[in-house]
Amino acid sequence: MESSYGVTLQQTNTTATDLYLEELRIKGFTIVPGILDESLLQIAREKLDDVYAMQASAFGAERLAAIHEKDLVRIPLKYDDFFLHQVAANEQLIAIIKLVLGEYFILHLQNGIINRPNEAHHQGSWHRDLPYQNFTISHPLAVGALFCIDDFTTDNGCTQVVPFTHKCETIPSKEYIMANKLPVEASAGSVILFDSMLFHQAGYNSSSGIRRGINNVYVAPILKQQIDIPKALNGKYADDAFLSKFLGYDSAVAESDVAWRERRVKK
Ligand SMILES: O=C(O)CCC(=O)C(=O)O
Ligand SMILES: [Fe+2]
Repeated sequence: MESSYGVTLQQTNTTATDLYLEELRIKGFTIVPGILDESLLQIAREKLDDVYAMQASAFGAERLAAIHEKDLVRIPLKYDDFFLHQVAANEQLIAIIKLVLGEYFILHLQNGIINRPNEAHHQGSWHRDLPYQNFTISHPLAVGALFCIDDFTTDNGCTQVVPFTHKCETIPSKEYIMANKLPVEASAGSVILFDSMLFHQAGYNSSSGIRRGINNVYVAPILKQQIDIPKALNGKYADDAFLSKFLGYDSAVAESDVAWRERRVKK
């Protein structure tokens, strides 16, 4: 430990997770290594490609491209519960998310990203994952867990972030972004945890291999989901104590005052 002087108030950490949480809070992002092992990564790659092929053929690849949805896999857990059990609701990860958001949070979205060599990707535009929002908050409302399904390197277009911008109400200037952006390199199987207000983009893939990621955004249950997950799952997992909360069954908008009160009675 480096020496210091004049310090009367300093955070002390006892576990690796303490440091992840500290980085998330201060810089707006952190890397949690070793969440998926190589055998699960291999399955994830194949399954993500399969779900995308299915979505592209169902919706039409050209129509996807026309709405900037090319190589974006929406809610893969609807198509294969591998993406629920091993990814979105991954036990090791959920234990950390609880430390950030408390006991009650829901899944806001799950998006797979297939970043192909030498092709622009829509997520390559700078953004916040809570788009159009310009505010700061003393406690995070939303946190993203971006699973690195392949190694994330500068060469293959790893995520770029502008540290601390989750604390900026106004997005910094283009000059500031260019001068302060940072590539987040991480090995496959890691999860990049980031405050959803952090300004970020997918990098440009100038390697010869595909870079895949799966972003899961967890939010306080007062925020709505990007896609109605209970409807998408048609009642699946509604009887599971954790998953019914997590997937949004318990916090779905009540249909009426009576329905809202009936739900209360059942509690
Ligand atoms: O592909 C990446 O590295 C970032 C993806 C992203 O920004 C997103 O899914 O919201
Ligand atoms: Fe994003």
